[in-house]
Amino acid sequence: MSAIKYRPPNAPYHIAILGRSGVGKSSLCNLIRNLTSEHTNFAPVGVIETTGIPTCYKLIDNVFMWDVPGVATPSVSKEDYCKLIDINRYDMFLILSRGRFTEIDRWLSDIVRDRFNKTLFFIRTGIDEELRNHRRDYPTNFNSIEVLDIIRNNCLKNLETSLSKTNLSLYLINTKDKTKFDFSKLINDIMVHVNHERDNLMLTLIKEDPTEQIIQSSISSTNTTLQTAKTIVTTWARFGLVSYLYDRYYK
Ligand SMILES: Nc1nc2c(ncn2[C@@H]2O[C@H](COP(=O)(O)OP(=O)(O)OP(=O)(O)O)[C@@H](O)[C@H]2O)c(=O)[nH]1
Ligand SMILES: [Mg+2]
Repeated sequence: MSAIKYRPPNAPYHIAILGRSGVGKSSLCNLIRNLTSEHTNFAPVGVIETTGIPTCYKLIDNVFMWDVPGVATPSVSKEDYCKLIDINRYDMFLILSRGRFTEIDRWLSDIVRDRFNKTLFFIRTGIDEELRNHRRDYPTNFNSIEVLDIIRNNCLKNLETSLSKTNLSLYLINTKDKTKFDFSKLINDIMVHVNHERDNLMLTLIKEDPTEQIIQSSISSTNTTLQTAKTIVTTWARFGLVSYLYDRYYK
């Protein structure tokens, strides 16, 4: 089974921050919003599983960031995750990983690639710790550029199955310091991507069954199924039905 997601121009645009527990999803949310624990709207962070329910924060006008629970914990299994976070709600995905690349990182990346055919923003956090540890391990011949290259290449190698079908954007960051590593580029790329997608009508054919072929695209696609869907939706839209249904059930 597949589902068509219709996103009218100017509708709210939703960004999901996904990943295992403790990778720094809430920390990144706070860093992007310039908040510290002194602020009331600070997303709670912690040394144990912390975020319990998907929580929405306004980024800019009509653009929202969702800090969601971590996957693959005793309370949130892989099987329940997509439903728990309502994965079809999102227009863009940031996948966070920390430490060794895991099977969960690949699973999440594959969902974004296979089910949505979306650009993959893969973000490796905790780079400050990696460098600190490596310096302790090899104090005499430590070279930070080399360590960053090793991490980058390892992520690319592990994600290469995703590379063939989607754009991949890889960033190394420290969620405690926006001046370090790839953080500025990450923010810049997110805004370029959001500006490109936010104000356009988007049709996404979401693949629910992993055995089906990739069938997602935007309105500009020449895919026949999508073109048919586009025609139906455009016709509905003329009579105001889509916006009625959107207002009634989605808002
Ligand atoms: N040194 C360092 N610590 C980090 C980094 N990112 C997160 N942390 C720390 O890791 C811990 C977990 O961070 P959270 O932001 O709560 O992680 P989360 O992914 O939201 O975790 P859940 O809500 O349980 O899913 C906190 O103590 C953070 O301060 C990082 O880039 N560098
Ligand atoms: Mg959290």
